[in-house]
Amino acid sequence: MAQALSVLRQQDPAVAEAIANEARRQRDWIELIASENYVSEAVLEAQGSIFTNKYAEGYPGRRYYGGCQYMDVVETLAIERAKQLFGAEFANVQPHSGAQANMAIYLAALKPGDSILGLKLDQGGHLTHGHPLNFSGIYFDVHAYGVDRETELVDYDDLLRVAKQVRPKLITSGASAYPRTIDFARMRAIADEVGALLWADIAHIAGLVAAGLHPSPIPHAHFTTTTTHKTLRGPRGGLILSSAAIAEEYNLNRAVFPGVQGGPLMHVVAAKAVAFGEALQPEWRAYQSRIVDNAKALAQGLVQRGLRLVSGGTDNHLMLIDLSRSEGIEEISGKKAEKALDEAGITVNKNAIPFDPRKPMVTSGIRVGTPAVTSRGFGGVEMERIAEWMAVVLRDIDNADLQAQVAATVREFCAAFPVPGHARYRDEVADDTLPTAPPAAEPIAMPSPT
Ligand code: DSN
Repeated sequence: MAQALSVLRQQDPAVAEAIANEARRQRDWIELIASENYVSEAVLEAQGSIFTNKYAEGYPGRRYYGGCQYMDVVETLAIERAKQLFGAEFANVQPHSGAQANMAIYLAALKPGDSILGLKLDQGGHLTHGHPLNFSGIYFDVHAYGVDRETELVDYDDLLRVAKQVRPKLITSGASAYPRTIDFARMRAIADEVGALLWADIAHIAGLVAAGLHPSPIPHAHFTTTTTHKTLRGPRGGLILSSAAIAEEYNLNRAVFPGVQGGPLMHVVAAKAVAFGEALQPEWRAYQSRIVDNAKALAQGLVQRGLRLVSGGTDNHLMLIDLSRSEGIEEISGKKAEKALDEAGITVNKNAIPFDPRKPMVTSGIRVGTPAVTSRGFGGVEMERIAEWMAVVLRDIDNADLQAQVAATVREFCAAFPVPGHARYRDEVADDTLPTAPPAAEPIAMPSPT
């Protein structure tokens, strides 16, 4: 196996060492950030390829540059595989990210000032669904629906009531921090009742949707967008799906290019083609099932140890832990819990819980998910151990010695589960040096990272 950093170490040791340290961190920490995953060697090879050298503005067969014949090959592969994977008639694989896929939908479907209706951001919604600091909140008239205070499930009756009042042009379904099944059929019925378009942002659950483990929005939503790197386990990027008729009526290709982007990142498009090819293999569906099984096992382990989960559990790959009402845990913030768990070798992110009184940089909850640990080969037994380590650390939040002990145990435990895609780094990071964390930067005023 070639050494991944041999040239870089000579030319730019500072960057090489940062990459090596990140490889060590990925190896030695348990990754529970619900939106992260580990891509395969093949995806890494495609993304790190000489495709990065090429401009290919336009679409297969209609480019603004010469020499695009091989760009056409991979983009067509990516499009056809994405269509097959999701059972969609149309796919655009060029969005650089989920946010840019979403921006293209706004451009295609709306005019500035039009009203939109999305899930409240502190109840699971995403920045691009109308946050005041995001373009969506700046250019559109934003209204929101929420979850029921008791059940913490999306309140579809409230959604219908608000939709009748507001008469939005576009209703958004989808979330960054919602642990339960989304009823796309019901949302379409509501959209039809008020004459709105329905857009499904399935960034988190795309893998489960493709594997048939979560109802698909494709038959219901006018537009579907997703990222390609979460449960889908591809390169960092975005994707748009729809029917052929909607793609034509709203000219979705034009909305992406030249609407919101210039040249596509063709090395990423190549990596998307590879990832979609992997997702079409039978074993990939089994991987998605294990993600859900692991999430249920982790949820059960946490609940048994007194931790309160928003809505009581999970139907998908993620759960939200409410640190303000968990047994045996003094009330702590998500920020403090994130830091303590990181010291103990477990990476999570602080996250607002529904009706959270704390600010997005502090929060009363943490979000955890199982896509990455499942890629690493963890199963039910490992989920039980993770639940125990988390509970122990959270119950004794200021105990730095305990955190260090757990980190050492976690590191030893992780050694038995090689990280996918890391084979080429293995020798380069084989020394025992743990990455030294850079000094924490002063946070700038920003909304929630979701
Ligand atoms: N930032 C992503 C997440 O963590 O869920 C959403 O875009």
